[in-house]
Amino acid sequence: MIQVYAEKYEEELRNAASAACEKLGVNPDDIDVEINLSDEEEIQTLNREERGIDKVTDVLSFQNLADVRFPFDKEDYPDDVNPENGAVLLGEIFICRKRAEEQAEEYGHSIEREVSFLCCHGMLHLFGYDHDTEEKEREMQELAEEILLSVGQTREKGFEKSTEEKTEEKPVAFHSGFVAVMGRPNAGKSTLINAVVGEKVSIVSWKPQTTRNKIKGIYNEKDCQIVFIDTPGLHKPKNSLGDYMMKSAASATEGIDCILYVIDGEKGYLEQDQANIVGYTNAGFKVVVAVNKVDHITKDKVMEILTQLNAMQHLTAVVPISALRERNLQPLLEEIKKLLTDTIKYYDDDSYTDKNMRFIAGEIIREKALRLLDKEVPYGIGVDIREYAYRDGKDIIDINADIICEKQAHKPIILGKDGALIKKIATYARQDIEKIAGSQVFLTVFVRVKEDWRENDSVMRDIGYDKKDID
Ligand SMILES: Nc1nc2c(ncn2[C@@H]2O[C@H](COP(=O)(O)OP(=O)(O)OP(=O)(O)O)[C@@H](O)[C@H]2O)c(=O)[nH]1
Ligand SMILES: [Mg+2]
Repeated sequence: MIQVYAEKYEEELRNAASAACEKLGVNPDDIDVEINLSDEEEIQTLNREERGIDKVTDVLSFQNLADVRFPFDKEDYPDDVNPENGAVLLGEIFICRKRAEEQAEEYGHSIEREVSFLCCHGMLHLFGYDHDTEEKEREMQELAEEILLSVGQTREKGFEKSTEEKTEEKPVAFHSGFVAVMGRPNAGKSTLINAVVGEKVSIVSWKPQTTRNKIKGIYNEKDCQIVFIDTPGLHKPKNSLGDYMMKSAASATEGIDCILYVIDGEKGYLEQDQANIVGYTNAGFKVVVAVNKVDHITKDKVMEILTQLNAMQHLTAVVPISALRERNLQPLLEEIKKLLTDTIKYYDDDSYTDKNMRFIAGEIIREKALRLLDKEVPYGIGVDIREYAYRDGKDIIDINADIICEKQAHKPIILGKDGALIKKIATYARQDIEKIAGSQVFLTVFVRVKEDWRENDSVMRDIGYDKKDID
């Protein structure tokens, strides 16, 4: 049963939800779904409490079924059936009315189309569709368009401008795309993404191999959206974790528009950089090279690297930059914009990463540990967020985390004298997490030893290095 709670657009919401069911071959009577038209406050509270993002957004969907199979058959979900009506509990959708109105205005179509679109998008999520890759996003977008067409919500409907106005209107082409940011460890990839996005997407430290997962950083302009994918620095793996990191980096190139290869200008243009770049161009990728850290090297050194790169064939562009000082980033973006091939807005304007606050909190704790710990200890640590929860009815987040190390001898080093070092890690981490989450944070950090966890797939999976995500 489709239940709609809305003071306006009830018919459009119901029609869009029914049409989505029809398109997927699902009898609307076989499912239980609630669709709510909410105000900004309600959406923001839900977004904060359920996803850890303290911002208004256009649509939220809360999926009940972890794995939806088609053709849809009620019998497949015996544990999710509502005994009162025999329907399968599908989930809930919340649409922000104000945001829908603003977006309708921005895209130049009717509000009815916008709420129908958001409802459709939410329904597809509840049925297990996602947009975490370019291909899936396209499939989802096309399905939504077909569903909207079936209920008569075309893009043109709702245009109320005069013919005169229409002829004066200059359509601004929207461009978007995915860019994998690759390079050797410590080149400044994460610093660059943070600088471009204007938010802390990825942690940074002067120790190589800081980044361990693929992390998306989203850059928005009025007429363009670029999804940068941060990757672990390219190196020869020495353990299972290293292996995970390299597979993760390789998988970032799926469905991208170009590779942004970052060179550490201080180290120079190394043989390994050349081999990596040749590998990408030979595989048919468009490659833009950023020569980073030019703030820290002489002009002659910059010229030497640029000359070496000029001799390379098939490079699309080479741009000297300083990610740290945010120098020459606009020309770099202009080069990338020329290569974008899509017209879809993949993420809403408020999103700047694909990772949730729980993940970010773990990374921030790891960053502080990396920065405060010396020698070989930091490479063998991982962070397990055991609890991340809002305190009942309060704007306070309780976080319990374990720093995992792989040798008994490392534990006292991480704790420090009288626990001083772990206290420092926790204090610095708490301050950063509070700034990002916009809430008060109570953070407790313990140290646990898990011998050789970097070779142990199940510990790795528990703390966010799941091979399933990269195979
Ligand atoms: N002087 C200078 N330092 C920079 C610049 N960009 C990055 N760094 C420093 O280089 C170090 C490594 O930066 P990261 O952004 O963590 O490098 P990364 O390429 O992401 O490294 P991995 O995640 O280990 O692969 C940090 O200490 C940064 O502050 C720059 O433009 N100039
Ligand atoms: Mg990094």
